[in-house]
Amino acid sequence: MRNTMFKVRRSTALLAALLMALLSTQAFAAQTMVTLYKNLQCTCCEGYVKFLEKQGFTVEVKPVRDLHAIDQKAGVPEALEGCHTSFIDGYVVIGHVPIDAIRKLLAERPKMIGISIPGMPANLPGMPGPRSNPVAIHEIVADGSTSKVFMTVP
Ligand SMILES: [Cu+2]
Repeated sequence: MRNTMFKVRRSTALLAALLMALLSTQAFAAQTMVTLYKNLQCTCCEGYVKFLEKQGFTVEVKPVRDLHAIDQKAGVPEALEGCHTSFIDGYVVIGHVPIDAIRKLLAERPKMIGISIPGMPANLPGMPGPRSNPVAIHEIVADGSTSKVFMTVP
């Protein structure tokens, strides 16, 4: 009888721990508001919005006529501009950036403007299709250089 009680308690504790882990992941994203600027006609941008929402972010979508102006104001070099620009917790995230990179960015909080995948390669969140080459996630830095790589997506 005692043994059973112990087992029950143990599984309850395990369940509680799992629930806590789940809640904290959800809380991480739920507290994070994203403002996403996109080109008026961009449809793959909608796919990326759905992806961010699925990750638990609250996304405000702003279709604009001049995305270039938004990027310029944020200090993004032209070579790193994309089809949509997200503002996430003080950082600029351009293109179809996977969640691992966003989490790394928000956890490490490096001194830079943000990260970007220009040119819309396939097989990324919101961009279906096959891809054979790895994709570099570029750092957007204040000095305007475009050569630094934040992460590589295999
Ligand atoms: Cu796109």
